[in-house]
Amino acid sequence: MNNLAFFYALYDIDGKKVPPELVTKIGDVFESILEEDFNTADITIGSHSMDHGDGNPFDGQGGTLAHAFAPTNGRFHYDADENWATEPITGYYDLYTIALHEIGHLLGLHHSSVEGAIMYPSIASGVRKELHGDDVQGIRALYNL
Ligand SMILES: [Ca+2]
Ligand SMILES: [Zn+2]
Ligand SMILES: [Zn+2]
Repeated sequence: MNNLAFFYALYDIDGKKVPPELVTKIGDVFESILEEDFNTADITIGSHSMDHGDGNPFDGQGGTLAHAFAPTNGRFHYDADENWATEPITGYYDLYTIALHEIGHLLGLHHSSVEGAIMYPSIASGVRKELHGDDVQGIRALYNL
């Protein structure tokens, strides 16, 4: 994972394309830390419901929001049965915040006990978080940055 690159897969939630600006925004967060090359596909993002063929079926509304596979698999899925929004809105989960969390897992980060950290294991609806010092420190330690 020395030359970590992101793939800007356009995912769709309930048949609606998520605005590319959101995907760009996610990429920008990590670019500033990892200086990755954007020309190669390493991470793919999708939205799936219940059993979707990867051995980790989703559970409908509630429970699991998303999952990601450890390096170097690079797959990250949203549970399509949750309420998603591109903004932090009460009753909806923020696509951006959950993406940062799941991409953290893709990079090899484990959960953090720091409540403000992206890698804290749970999140409420309507909440947006950014990378916390604790997350950045974790990434730097993993990649010797
Ligand atoms: Ca669920
Ligand atoms: Zn999946
Ligand atoms: Zn997690």
